[in-house]
Amino acid sequence: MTAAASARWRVLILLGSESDLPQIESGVELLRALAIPFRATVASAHRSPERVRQLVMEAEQGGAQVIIAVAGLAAHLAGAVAAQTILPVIGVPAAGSLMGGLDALLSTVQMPRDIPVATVAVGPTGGYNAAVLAAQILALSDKRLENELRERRGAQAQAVEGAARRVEERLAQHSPGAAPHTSP
Ligand code: C2R
Repeated sequence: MTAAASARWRVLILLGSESDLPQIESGVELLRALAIPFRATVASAHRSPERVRQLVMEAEQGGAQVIIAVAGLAAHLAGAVAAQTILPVIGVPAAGSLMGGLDALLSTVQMPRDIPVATVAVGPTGGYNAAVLAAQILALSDKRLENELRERRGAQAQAVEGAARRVEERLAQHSPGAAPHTSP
């Protein structure tokens, strides 16, 4: 793909391996739901460093605004990407290896000064939050997206209110003497 063609997408997602796909699937769904154009592909700093370099260059030249890198084990991908660009880089440590992904978490988060990687939670929760964070970065200059994210926050708060009511009612039934807490 040429740099010009890459201008269609605003987020580049790099997976260190095809086996990392489950880590980012929910994040990809969110980007779709928010109508954020993205490109997702596989590239490894260890196994295909030249491909990583090429993709980062295309992202920069094509106007992408955020790069998400997903990797497990000795997860150097996000750091290697961050070394080549001043675009914000979000690192998703893949779950499932040493101590559930602690190896990937530390490899991703412990970047030296001046080359940050915004590291999210290990595994699919991190993959989802990477998409949320990317959307929030894009929303700084995109009113439609900003409004959409604010609406989602409102819906989440309402869902918590509903959950609080259900839990309070259920627990009040189990202990008839206790007066249910009433929300303000
Ligand atoms: P395979 O399943 O392909 O053997 O990969 C991948 O992200 C994956 O989680 C096993 C794990 O190796 C990781 N990997 C990295 C990098 N490239 C692949 N951490 C990298 O460049 O950092």
